[in-house]
Amino acid sequence: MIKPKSINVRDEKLTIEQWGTLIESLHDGNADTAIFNIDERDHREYDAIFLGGGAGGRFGSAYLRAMGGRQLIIDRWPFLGGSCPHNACVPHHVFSDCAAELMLQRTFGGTLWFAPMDGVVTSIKDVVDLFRRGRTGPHAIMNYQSKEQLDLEYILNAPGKIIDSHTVEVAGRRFTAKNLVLGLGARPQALDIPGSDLKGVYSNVNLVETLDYEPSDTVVVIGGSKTAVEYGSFFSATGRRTIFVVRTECLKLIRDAEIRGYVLDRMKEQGAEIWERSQVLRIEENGEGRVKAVIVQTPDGERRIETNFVFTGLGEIPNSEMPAKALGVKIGPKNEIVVNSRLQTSVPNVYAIGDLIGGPMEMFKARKSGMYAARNIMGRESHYEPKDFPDFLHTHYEVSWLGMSEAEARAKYKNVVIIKMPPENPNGINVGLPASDRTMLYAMSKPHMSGYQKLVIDGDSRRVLGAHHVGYGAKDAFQYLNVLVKQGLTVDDLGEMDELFLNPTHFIQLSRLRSGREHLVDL
Ligand code: COM
Repeated sequence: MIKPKSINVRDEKLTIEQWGTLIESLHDGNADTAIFNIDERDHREYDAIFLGGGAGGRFGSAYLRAMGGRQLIIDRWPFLGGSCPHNACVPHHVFSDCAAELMLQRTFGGTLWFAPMDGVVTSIKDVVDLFRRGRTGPHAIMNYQSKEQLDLEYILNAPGKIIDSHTVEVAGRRFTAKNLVLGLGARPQALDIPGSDLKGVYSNVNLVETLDYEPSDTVVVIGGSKTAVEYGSFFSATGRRTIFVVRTECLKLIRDAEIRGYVLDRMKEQGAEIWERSQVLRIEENGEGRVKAVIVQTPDGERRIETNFVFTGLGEIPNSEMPAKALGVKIGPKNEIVVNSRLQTSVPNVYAIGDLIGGPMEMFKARKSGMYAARNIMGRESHYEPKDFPDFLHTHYEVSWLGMSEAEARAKYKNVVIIKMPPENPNGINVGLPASDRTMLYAMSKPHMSGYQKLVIDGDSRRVLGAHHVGYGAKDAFQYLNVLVKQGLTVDDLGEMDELFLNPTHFIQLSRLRSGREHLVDL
């Protein structure tokens, strides 16, 4: 076997900047140079090898190390953190930030200090390039923090090969551990129609790696769930005609019908065309291997869209093939590795975490499943099943929700009370409230764009059943609010809290206005 090249950084104290330079040099072509950060003086057996250094592997490793265990991360990329800083959450937030900024700019263009935006189409490629240059910073911090602050051992820029349930081969060496923790992530579901391999068909993964031209003024987004809508809202905000082709209905994941309606109305107001119950039949080529047009079957017949840019957001498939083949671990119907609530696979000393075990494919689950696997490995029995989690997505807005929708609550409770803003009024939503950070200009001059919020309460027990918000900033609040709701938060507890005015959720002051009443009524 030819021994691959390697760099040993164990005894070096690389700065974040030096890490950045090293990562960039490796990512630019030295794919065969492994980075070794192994403590050769520690002769203890590893408690766990984490195969995959994304959020699950990194947080699981940090937790296991903090508990006194010995761990090793192996990852094919030259940085830790996985897809999050590379092609998933971080770019998504960059694009969503741009969408929000552009919506403000377009709404107020030609007034105040905003330049006119009529007919202006801004660059998609410039933002992709900006992200590609900027992501090295987060990459470098992951490696620095993991080595210098968390004292983790890792081998990067080298794919690991599973030999058996205790052994992994990487960069020409074999490492053994008491346990394996699989955190190999997921990949975008591929489009399976004629033309889907043409240049110009993107997912979140190849968009940030390979976009090298400016997309046409019309673009097509296939899918109606989180990823499709988040990226598509950015394309739409650049001023492009953006057509969402959705097999069923767009944004079904937003639980509350009224909130979903508000979000879809605002997307359409920004120019998005949402073609529901439609599907792409084929993609036409321009004669040079590039996309020229998309043919869509709609309820009204076949339609042809001239474009050189198609974005697919069709969900993710867990990367379970290699461990299934090497270890025979049990696989579920969606290609996910089946685990119990201890995160154990069908092979008892092999654990699986993160996107590899299926939905919800969210950051919190990746990190928490790593942490729970670590606890179990270190002998602290811990059970984790993600449920009742708060959730969010971006359009041009931030949309956050937790607990029950109004309809779900009404199906279960007979005395449901709703607190919402804007209030029910004869003029619909054209009220300058809610008003809070990032929506003040809208509240003053385009009131119907200032957001929407709803608190769902059981009027008998006075407990909060659900909370829903469109605007900016509630995502922060909801990650804490969800814990309190699960603990039995009441409208009276909310009315006792100290609000930092003007806040993005407003539920505290609205609850205080109502909570003096013995018999709650809507507000
Ligand atoms: C975040 C990556 S971008 S990780 O979860 O901190 O590893």
